[in-house]
Amino acid sequence: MAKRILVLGGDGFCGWPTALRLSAQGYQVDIVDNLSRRNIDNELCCESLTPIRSISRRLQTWQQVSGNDIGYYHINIATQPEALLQCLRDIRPDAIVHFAEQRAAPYSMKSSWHKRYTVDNNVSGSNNLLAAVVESGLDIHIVHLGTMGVYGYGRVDGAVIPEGYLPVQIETEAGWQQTDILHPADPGSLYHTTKTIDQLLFYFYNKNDNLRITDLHQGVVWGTQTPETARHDDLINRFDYDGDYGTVLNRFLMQAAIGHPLTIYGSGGQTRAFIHLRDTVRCIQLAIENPPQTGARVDIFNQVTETWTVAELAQKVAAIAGAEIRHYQNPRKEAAHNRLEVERGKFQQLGLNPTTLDAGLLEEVVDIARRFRERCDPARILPSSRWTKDQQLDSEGTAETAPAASVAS
Ligand code: NAD
Ligand code: USQ
Repeated sequence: MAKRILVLGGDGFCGWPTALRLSAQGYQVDIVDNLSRRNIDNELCCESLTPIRSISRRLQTWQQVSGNDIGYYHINIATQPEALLQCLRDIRPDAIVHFAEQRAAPYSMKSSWHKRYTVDNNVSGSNNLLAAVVESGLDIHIVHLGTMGVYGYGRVDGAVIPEGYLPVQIETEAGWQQTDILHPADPGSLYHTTKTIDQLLFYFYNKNDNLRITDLHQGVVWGTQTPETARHDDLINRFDYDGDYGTVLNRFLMQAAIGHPLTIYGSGGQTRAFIHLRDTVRCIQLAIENPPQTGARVDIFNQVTETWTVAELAQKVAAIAGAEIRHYQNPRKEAAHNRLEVERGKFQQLGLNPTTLDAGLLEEVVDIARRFRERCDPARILPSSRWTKDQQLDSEGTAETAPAASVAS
């Protein structure tokens, strides 16, 4: 069984609670993070709604409350491949969880610089990791956080999205042959495109070097705390609400808490897959504990628990917290409506018992959004990034297109 785990991107929204969970469960955990996400906060002039502490304070407090040490390495995995290799040789991890990528779709579309940064950071980081594992000669299981967005939304309406591989029949001289291919990629942003390139890198290193790899195609994560991050205020997790990094449900929760209209982009008919942060960390532990055998193909899981349209989410938040719902011009280039049927049996078979939106929303509204609403800068709420040059945004960053609809609490 894996004992020593290296968490790349362990200071981030998903990585920090994962590192704590694994440490609490008896694993020896080390974190690699170059703190680029904290620097991007400075660039965007926006902070996490929750007051996150420095990485050193976080680790010191975790040592005090749990008695467990977590090691920390300040390495940029995209630009310091030698330091990453040395870290693997020093630590000799059994498994590596790879979160260390630029993960916001709007940030990846902000400008030509942001496009280049996202592709360089994410693709080089993943390639450097794979090459370092080969070079180290160690038998390390890599668990990567991918995204549901690699499949695209609604190219074939009504088709169920499989867990990574699509069975196809190919006509040959000898007749029809059955095979599995990676599901065709249909990314909706430069960020999502980097995840589709990651998939091909994993495919190649698995085939060529027999690397053991699990790729988790995760939906939009909501929620903030896990039992471990809730153990002390110094351990509190990040909560992004701004137009670049805030994801839709967390944004709606915060908007309701400060009395801002809920910002539906376009029709609200976009269907997306969701998962609570508590289930994210459980899934990652399950993935570590169930590695693929040497020689097996890349193991792909759909890490999602529910699907909803954006309009349905807004209605749920408005019903709980009382909020006006407003439709804004969509700054993205995406289908106005799509259906989304996703296979998700593999984690269920491993025993995942999910936190549903209906059970967890109120806790988020009260414990996080209302508690920290004074820290919100309303000027950071509307989107400032757009997908194409011909999408005009007004001086506030967006333009209202549809009449407002209010829902009373
Ligand atoms: P995050 O930005 O909060 O965390 C990423 C961490 O990686 C940050 O702490 C950052 O400083 C670090 N990092 C980035 N580039 C690095 C580099 N070159 N070297 C070292 N460290 C680097 O993001 P998150 O929300 O925690 O997402 C983690 C992963 O999960 C991402 O790969 C993302 O694509 C995936 N994911 C996230 C969500 C979501 O809703 N948050 C959903 C699906 C998939
Ligand atoms: N949306 C709104 N209003 C908002 C914010 C978003 O209507 O205020 C809409 C978007 O237009 C989109 C949907 O909500 O249709 C989801 O947007 P999002 O920002 O919550 O999620 P997304 O950009 O897809 O990215 C997030 C994470 C990313 C992860 C992805 C999983 O930032 O790291 O990969 O979710 S998935 O969407 O399943 O690919």
